[in-house]
Amino acid sequence: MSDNKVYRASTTAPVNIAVIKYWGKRDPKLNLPTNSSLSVTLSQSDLRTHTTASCSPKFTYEDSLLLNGSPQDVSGARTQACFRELRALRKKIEAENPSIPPLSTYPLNIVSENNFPTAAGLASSAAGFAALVRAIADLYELPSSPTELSRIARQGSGSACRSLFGGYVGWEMGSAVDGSDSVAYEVAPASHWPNMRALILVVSAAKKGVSSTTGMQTTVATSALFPARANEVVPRRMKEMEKAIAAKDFETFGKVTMRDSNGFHATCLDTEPPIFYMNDVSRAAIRIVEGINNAAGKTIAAYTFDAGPNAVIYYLEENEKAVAGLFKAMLGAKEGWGGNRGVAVPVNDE
Ligand code: 2P0
Repeated sequence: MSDNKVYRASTTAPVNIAVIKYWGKRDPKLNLPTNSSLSVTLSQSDLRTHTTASCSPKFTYEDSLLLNGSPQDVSGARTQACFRELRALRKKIEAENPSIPPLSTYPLNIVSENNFPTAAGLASSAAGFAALVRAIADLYELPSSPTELSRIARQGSGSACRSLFGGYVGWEMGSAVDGSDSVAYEVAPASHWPNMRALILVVSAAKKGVSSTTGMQTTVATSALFPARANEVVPRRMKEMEKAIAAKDFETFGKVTMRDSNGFHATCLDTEPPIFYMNDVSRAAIRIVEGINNAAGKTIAAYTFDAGPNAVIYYLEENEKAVAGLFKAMLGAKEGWGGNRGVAVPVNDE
């Protein structure tokens, strides 16, 4: 009797926003970074990817991926690396248990949906690859820990390795040439510092001009500021940040977050040709945060910017009015899709 079943598993993975940025690869094929990084995972009720992975011997097509209803190319090296690694782990189990169905030989069908507008211009590859890897791992019933899955998700997109954990998450750059020690780890669970909030200001929904992959390669190759950032500045900040999180010291958390964002964008500007991710609205958001902190007499808000103009402002719940309230009033921002830890506020759709 032939097996005509469809095997299926679903999962979700959250978006993460780095406070110590990943920027630079020492191995572009394995996505091995030139420095460790640290991020905060946002609430899944606000920003997450939902993914269903299925496989069946009756699927006649090749491996396929549908993202928000649109077919995606799965032939790229990154997606292929994830499929290959997960299939290899499943094959091992099948070899040890000849009675279980050979799922590793069946075509995979992946269906992914983001619960935030793709047009919002927010990095979605982190949640996307984290969800894809975990959905297939669940489908294959792999006994993998988040750390092991992070090693695979990293090969899909570097920052994706950090979305396998909630709360405060580090990505250890590692030193092994095969990438075996370049994995994510939990710095602290969300419950350790639960009043942390992130206000997301969507400055532009446009697709970024220079992709992260291309941008960071050019920075590594040309920026004179880059070696000091990777070798001295970031290692020091990783320690400061981990200490600040352990002590729930928002002043240090905020100051280091802002310095690291500015330092990362300085290396972008120092790249040949220069890369500009922030725009005038981004810089206005920085000024507003400076104003909020000056008025408070201490750091109660911290901005950070990734490879695009959108701002993420970290603050503590008790300062909701002084930070998020002021932003909404000043920028006339409307609440996008609400929630507690991740709040999306469209500001200005250029
Ligand atoms: C980060 N970014 O740490 C940094 C800050 C953007 C700026 O990780 O080439 O999409 O897929 O490994 O993960 C964006 O880079 O790059 C990123 P790939 P990825 O969040």
